[in-house]
Amino acid sequence: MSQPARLEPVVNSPDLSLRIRLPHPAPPALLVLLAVGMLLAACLSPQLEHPQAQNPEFVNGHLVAQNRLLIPPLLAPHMENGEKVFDLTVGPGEAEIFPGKITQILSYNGMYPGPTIRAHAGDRVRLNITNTLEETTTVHWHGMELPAAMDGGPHQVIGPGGSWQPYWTINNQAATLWYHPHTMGKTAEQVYRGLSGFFIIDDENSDSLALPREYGVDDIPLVVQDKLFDPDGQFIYVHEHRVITAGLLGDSILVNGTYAPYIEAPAKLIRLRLLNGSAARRYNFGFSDNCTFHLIATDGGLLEAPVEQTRLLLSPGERAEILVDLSNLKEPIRLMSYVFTDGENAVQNAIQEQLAGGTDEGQQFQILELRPKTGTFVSEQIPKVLNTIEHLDENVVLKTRRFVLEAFTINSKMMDHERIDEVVRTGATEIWEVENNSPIYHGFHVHGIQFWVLDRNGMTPPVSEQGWKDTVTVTPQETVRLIMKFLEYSDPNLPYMFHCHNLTHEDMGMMGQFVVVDEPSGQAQIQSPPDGIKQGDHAGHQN
Ligand SMILES: [Cu+2]
Repeated sequence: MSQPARLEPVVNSPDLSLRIRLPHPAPPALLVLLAVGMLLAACLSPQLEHPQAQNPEFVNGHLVAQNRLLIPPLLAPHMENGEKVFDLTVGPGEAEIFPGKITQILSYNGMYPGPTIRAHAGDRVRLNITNTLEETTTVHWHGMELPAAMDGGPHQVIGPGGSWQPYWTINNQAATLWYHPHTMGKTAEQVYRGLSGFFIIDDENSDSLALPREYGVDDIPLVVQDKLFDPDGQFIYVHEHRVITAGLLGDSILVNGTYAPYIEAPAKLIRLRLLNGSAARRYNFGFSDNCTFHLIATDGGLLEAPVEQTRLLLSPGERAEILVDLSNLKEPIRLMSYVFTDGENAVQNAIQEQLAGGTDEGQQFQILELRPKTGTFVSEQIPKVLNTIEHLDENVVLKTRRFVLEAFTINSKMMDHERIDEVVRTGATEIWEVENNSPIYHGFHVHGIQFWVLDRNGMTPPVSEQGWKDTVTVTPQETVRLIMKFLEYSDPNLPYMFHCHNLTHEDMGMMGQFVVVDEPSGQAQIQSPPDGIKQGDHAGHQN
């Protein structure tokens, strides 16, 4: 088991005096008064936009970037019967996030974040997973197209001391995916305590493109996660889900598990693979010099062409690959997260700010300092064409399904292990209409498939969303229509999940199950794991 990398000494420590903003549950009458008051205030002042947008809170403005960014090592596979076999141990671990303080973590192979798994389209892969924790976990391959039995959702539990060997053939195109636990009711906490890692896919197209591709040098994975620390440098995980409607928000940002990070990058075009690995916080990424960057990939693969941006909003679970040109940079710049507004709904935002104990929209953070290395570097020319995408045809849609998100249900239902919510036919093209009928944002994630965003409230989505996706933000009162084509992974007994990817909400039951079958006529039967825990070897269906 490898040891966590030691960090360079930190001069500045976070403000370890507790700054949790746990709202005290207010008496109902007070809530009503507050809501009425804010409605009145909003009506009387039409210029009121977003209370914090006008007065943004620069949460970590004092921070001096001091620690070299940790790059998760690539996990080397061994070949066995034509398969790439990766060994992954889930277990307790330690990290020195602050000098002289050992933070207790949950780890993959002793590390936080876990090692990066990398495979090529067409590869047969097998994951040899052992759980040495004293609690149950699962390992979910977020964004991966694979049989339900290999998905690592709440049904593929790995008990304490147990193991699991899922295997499949890589069907995805080149993309930045990730892996993390999906344990019933424990996903947010297990991810928060350190369980997450990248799963990068390459394919012939991405191999042929002149894009920055030197892992950790000019092609840099960045998992961004917010944390709360106690004075001893331990993670504080707040369990009181039901009073924190926004979900757990931390005031310290870690990038690849590094606090106050910097990276020395070649002064040329570089590629950042951004992953929002937080439980609930969204990040509105941009750079301190306000430079434009090029978005080249969404969750599930490369866009058809690069898109110029100055800001990019990612909600939990979403990924993006961007190109940033550091060629003429003399001074460091910072990757930032800026304030944003959650749609145009000022009144609801204001109420949410008050009742949810603060939210993410009004908070600004510095995320990572990029220091240009001196030297002579040759930049790649940004390709004009990145990918050929076969668009799904709305005219062959077999079925449209509707999902209404409320706090904290989907179609008025909470997750039930024993209930199949939707039965889908293999090969079917469907439209999933996702409506947010609640005053707070939700992220919608579908397992085992990549989809396309057709429209948001009837409008074409921004170009930054015109690519393969598996997770989307749905803001209050918004309806997002997704089009997707189901693959040939039939399994009447084991479901895939659809859920809110605000992990706090997911754990509160904001999740449902669907099966993909050849013949949707029969009643789907759920195979529940015996007493919720499956130990020892478990392999599912042949791919
Ligand atoms: Cu949600």
